[in-house]
Amino acid sequence: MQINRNILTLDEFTLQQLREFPQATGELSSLLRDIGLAAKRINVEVNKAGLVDILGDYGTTNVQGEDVKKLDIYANTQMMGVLKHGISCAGIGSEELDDVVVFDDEVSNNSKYVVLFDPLDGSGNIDVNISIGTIFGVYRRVSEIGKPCTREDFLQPGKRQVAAGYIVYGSSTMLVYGTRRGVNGFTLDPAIGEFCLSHPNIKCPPAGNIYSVNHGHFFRYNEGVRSYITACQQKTKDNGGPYTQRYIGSMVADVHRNLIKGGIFMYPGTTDKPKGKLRLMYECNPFAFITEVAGGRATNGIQRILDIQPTELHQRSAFFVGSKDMMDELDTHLAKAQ
Ligand code: AHM
Repeated sequence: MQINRNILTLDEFTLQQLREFPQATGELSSLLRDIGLAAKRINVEVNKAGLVDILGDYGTTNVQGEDVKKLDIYANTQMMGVLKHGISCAGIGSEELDDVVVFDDEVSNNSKYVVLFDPLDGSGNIDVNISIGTIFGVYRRVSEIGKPCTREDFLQPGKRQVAAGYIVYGSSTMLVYGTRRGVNGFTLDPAIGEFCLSHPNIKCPPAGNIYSVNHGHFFRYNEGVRSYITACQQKTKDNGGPYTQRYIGSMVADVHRNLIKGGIFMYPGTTDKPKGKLRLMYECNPFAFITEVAGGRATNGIQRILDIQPTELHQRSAFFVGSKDMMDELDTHLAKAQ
């Protein structure tokens, strides 16, 4: 078999980036490679999800009498494991856990990053074979290196992320991550078990024609959001349309598609849940960071997501993210309705 040397694996790519910065310690590269490893392990289990009838339902005992772990718990364990055993992470926060986990060993205490993640977003879609994902944000800790990390390291605004990314377990499995230098996408090549650079330097098209929102909540959105959705429906070819509505209910898949093709994703607050459903730290901040680096925008309808100072780990936020021109038009509708 001939090896195509034009293809860069995730490991090769992160090392190549590192070579451009001789002063870099390689900790971030190493951390991203650790997450790539967890993603591969999670991917194997996600691909088996359709076999639950044969292998046993998650959270139950299978026909061989073995306990079958719930997939989101499995994903959480894998993410935690690679980060704990790696050399770059002082502690983690996870959507699955009530509180942060401080690793507190000599190597971890000397590591400069903490990671916040949602191990398996959209997990309600697993049993119907719809794409799901893992989302993560990486922060440089503010506490003293050499000591255990602290809560303050995690409660930082999203603009302090040094990297963020997601894995989408879909028709193919992709890992996309961004640093301030750009956003790059890697597709898992099952033949060699490696993520290979497939989408270099991703840019979010400034104009798009896809809007993604849960229409079922329409009458519980505020006037500005309803006005914008109505404008999306009324687009014609004379004013940048027509638009198409796409919402699969799995954020990683919805935002990934819009990032590549151009579009807007909205999870607004509703009359009964003014802050919506999504979690600022695990879902909104990483996507806001990636989208901004790719040229798009992200807000909670009032302010830039990345400027929000979090007060608690699991806080929720309304979320609007996507192509710049569409976000600008949304703002006009929100402002008019004030
Ligand atoms: P989860 O944390 O239970 O997985 O929920 C998060 C998911 C997102 O991926 C998706 O965008 C949203 O929930 C869909 O919610 P809804 O069904 O209310 O539109």
